[in-house]
Amino acid sequence: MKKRLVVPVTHPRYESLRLRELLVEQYESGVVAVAGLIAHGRGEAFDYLLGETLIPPALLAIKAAAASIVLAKHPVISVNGNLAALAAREVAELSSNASMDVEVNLFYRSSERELATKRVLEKAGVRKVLGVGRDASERIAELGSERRRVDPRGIFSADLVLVPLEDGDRTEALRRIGKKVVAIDLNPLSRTSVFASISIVGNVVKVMPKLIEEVKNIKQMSREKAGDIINSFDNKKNLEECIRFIAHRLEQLRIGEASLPKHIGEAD
Ligand code: PTJ
Repeated sequence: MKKRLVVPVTHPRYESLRLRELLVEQYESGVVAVAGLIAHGRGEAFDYLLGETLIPPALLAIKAAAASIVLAKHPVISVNGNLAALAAREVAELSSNASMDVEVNLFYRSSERELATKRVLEKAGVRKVLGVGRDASERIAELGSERRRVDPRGIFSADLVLVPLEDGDRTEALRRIGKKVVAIDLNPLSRTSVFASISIVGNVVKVMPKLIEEVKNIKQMSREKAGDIINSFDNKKNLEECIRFIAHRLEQLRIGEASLPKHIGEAD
């Protein structure tokens, strides 16, 4: 692998640049698809609009997602290249805390990428990785892309699928065949966000640790209380709140009532 430029920790955009480097590294090692780099750039733009934080509607959606995961019979985390690059350790931690199966499911599927993604997950502590090679022996008929190939022990028989950083087609197809879909997507306007049962509008890097924390909290509650959290959550209304948040933040910035981050205007 080529030696990359090291980003100085003193750089005002250190965290953002660190993540970018991580994706490039994992692109070079065959985990991230070239389109994954484009997807990341689009994500960064939305993250700027959100102020690079977990906004209140995202926190609400994370709580509802955690309750749904804890109450699900067979919840599965679907992993693509970007998620493996950005949050493999959190995938392992969520899987063991919430008894979730982990399945590799790639849009740009190749056996090399499947194996590379599996290796990253195993190195991070995931004990069993589903969906690789012949294990993806079932088909989701409603879907045209390579994502239709799924593991009978995983996504195929799941009642809930967590789909971080997704393309909209599969979310729609999974909903059509009766599965609950929890999406993590920085874009509140994406088809994934619109079609998911619960849409968490935020960066996977921040969402995953918070989701693990909430799963731990919900596990201490009664099933009834967890059910109440799910029933009081309205995804459409919550997405409207995300858009309202962005519109309000932009207006506050325009009239100078919110301060622009120091780095705006600097090249990063
Ligand atoms: O690894 P593969 O082959 O399965 O391919 C993965 C990608 C991401 C390339 C594939 O699923 C794809 O093409 O996705 P899209 O249609 O580009 O959608 C990705 C969505 O994720 C966009 O709405 C981005 O804004 C969003 N996004 C990007 N980075 C993040 C993110 N959402 C949350 N956290 C991020 N870090």
